[in-house]
Amino acid sequence: MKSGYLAGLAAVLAVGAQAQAPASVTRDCGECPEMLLVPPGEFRMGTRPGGSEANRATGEVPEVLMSLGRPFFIAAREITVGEFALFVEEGGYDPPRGCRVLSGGQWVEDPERSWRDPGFALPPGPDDPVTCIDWEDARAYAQWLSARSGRSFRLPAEAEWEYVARGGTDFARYWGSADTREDQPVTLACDYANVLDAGSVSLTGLGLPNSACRDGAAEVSEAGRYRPNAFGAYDMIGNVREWTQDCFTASYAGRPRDGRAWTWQGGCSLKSVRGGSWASQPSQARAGARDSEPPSRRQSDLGFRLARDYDRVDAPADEVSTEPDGSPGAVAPTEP
Ligand SMILES: [Ca+2]
Repeated sequence: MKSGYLAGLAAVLAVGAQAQAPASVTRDCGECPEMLLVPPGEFRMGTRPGGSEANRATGEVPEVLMSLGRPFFIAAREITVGEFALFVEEGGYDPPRGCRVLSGGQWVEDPERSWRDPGFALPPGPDDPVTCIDWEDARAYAQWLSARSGRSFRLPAEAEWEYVARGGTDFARYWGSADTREDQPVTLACDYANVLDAGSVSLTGLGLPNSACRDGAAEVSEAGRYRPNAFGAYDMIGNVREWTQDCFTASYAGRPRDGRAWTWQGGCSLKSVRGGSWASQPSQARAGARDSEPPSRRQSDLGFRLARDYDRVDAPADEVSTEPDGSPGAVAPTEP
């Protein structure tokens, strides 16, 4: 049985990126981020020859059909400095200093920089995404918030991330096909994302191609400042790159097809990082683009957002099974 809401949302998303879904927003505690309910569905993860994403790179192939059989929640926005500061204040956890920052067009390790002071022209505000956070820092935040709220927060699986980032489209970028081809200037980006734009090239010193528009931000921008995609998610592309649960792989061959994270015992030397950032050229600011970092990386364009499973406590009363063969309160299965 599928709830009427989820069926309706899935139908709206099927129309494409132009449709604005009536986002269902949940906040699990006063300090918790707004979470979007994402319906189950299928999508093609990765890119293919002749497809819309011209700057395909290692790791994006082969394109695989993913089937996410259950709804899940993902944060509408990247975790902010203000949200992380509460964790540090009350959680007794504080990442050490030391962060890679952009200096003179080069990424350099600065032992004095930290999430409090990532070396931007202006100190980050409470509503800016937190940066200089490594994978364990992000996981520690999720664990603290889980204990505080009674919900099981975690990083998004990479497949969940790409499903949300595509926003029901197969475009390179969720805002539409006009900015799909890499051989054409990307001009719509600045309505939807904080990327390396025409106005930020001189300040960053990055001698890279830029989006041929001005987004008004040379470094991080307030989370949720630009337009959301059809899922109601902000900054899936741009602002800060985002940690995922998954280990980075050179190929999608063999990966789980049900949306689970692809990890293995003993950990991995590289984690998948997604979405591009304020410092990303157009080829890296795509739904399908992948990046990788060691879990210990702290960098001033790298942050995260949270996800969590759809639990039985989230099910409306009409979805709760009372059948003798089902445990009381079990969530009825949902259809892809
Ligand atoms: Ca920018």
